[in-house]
Amino acid sequence: VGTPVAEDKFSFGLWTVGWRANDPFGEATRPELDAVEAVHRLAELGAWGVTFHDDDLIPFGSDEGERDKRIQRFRTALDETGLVVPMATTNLFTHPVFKDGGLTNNDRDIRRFALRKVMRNMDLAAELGATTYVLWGGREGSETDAAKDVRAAMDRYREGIDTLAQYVLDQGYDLRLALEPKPNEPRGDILLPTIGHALAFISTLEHHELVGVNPEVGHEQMAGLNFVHGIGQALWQGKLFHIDLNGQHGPRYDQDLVFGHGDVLSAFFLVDLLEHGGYDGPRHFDYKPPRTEDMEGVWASAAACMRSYLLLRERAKAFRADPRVIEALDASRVPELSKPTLGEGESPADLLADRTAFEDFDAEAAGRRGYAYAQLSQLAFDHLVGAA
Ligand code: 3MF
Ligand code: MG
Ligand code: MG
Ligand code: MG
Repeated sequence: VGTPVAEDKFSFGLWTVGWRANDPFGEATRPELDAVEAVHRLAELGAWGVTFHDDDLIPFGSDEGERDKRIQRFRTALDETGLVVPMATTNLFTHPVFKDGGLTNNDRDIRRFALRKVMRNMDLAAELGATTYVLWGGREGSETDAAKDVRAAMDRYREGIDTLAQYVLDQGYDLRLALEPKPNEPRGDILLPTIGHALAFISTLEHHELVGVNPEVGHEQMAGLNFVHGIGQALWQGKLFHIDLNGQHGPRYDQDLVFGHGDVLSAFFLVDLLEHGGYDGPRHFDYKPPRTEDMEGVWASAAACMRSYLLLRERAKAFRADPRVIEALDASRVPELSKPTLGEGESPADLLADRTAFEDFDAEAAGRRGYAYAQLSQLAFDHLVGAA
């Protein structure tokens, strides 16, 4: 595969390559990375976009002058490189004020402060041309069930998101909101822990049409869930507004590995689905360059995320085009699932009258039929490892 191009729509969070690798057990192993340098280096590697939390760009508590200066420098870097800002987000998790959450904090004044912090960065997001605004509620949760009335918290979560969606409409911004589910870490338990919880919550919102999801590979896998199925349902509901790509080895702490460097078979089917399932949004990497890496390793890991995607895309394309695969899909009756179960205009009464559906149906013979998934699955594996 070649080097990435703008059409690939690869984007990175400033907080990814900029992570200084401080973890709960160790201090930073890398120097601070200037946002301007990050923009230039990402552009050189072939990235198309850059995303940020308000505090990545403008340290919490900066005065207006400092804020303007930093935004101006960032804008200049964008102009010089042609990098776009497809998405922005708010940090409602680092400062101690948010230790019990932002939109669902038990303290009402903190909830009001959190809303204002989001609105302020929404203004900047719109100004920089972003069309997606991500909300990850990393501190919305608890360590003890005594601390949080979940029903009240959901009321406040809904009130918060409804207020922000109303703000977008009032301002006439071309922004859609995307909620990012995560089961735990940093809180013991986080509200809206999975794609499914988030989708159910969104259906209760006043402006549900403006709100979708930003699922992250590792977050669903931390919950032991099948990410490809989650993305399939989000796409089916028209709610896949954005995506966080990375790698994870099953249920354990949030690893944020290079994309493809976790469950590689799942990554293959994910890319296959994104490429052939009607998603045309950003391919956004939310990963962490391993703590062992110096700055050279940081850029190598960013390049690796994009290369993994391109390799998997190439393999998925070859998989779909392989006549043996098309034959195997037929043998497994995969296309038949797209055929409605009832005939056109068929009513339940018609189904009842169809003796072939029940009275004359040979369940024993149907139960003996194999699905040939073993052959199909191995063909996918062969393509994935380049042996097809
Ligand atoms: C944490 C995350 C977050 C979100 C970000 C919104 C710090 O596990 O994934 O990254 O992605 O806040 O985009
Ligand atoms: Mg994450
Ligand atoms: Mg993660
Ligand atoms: Mg994320």
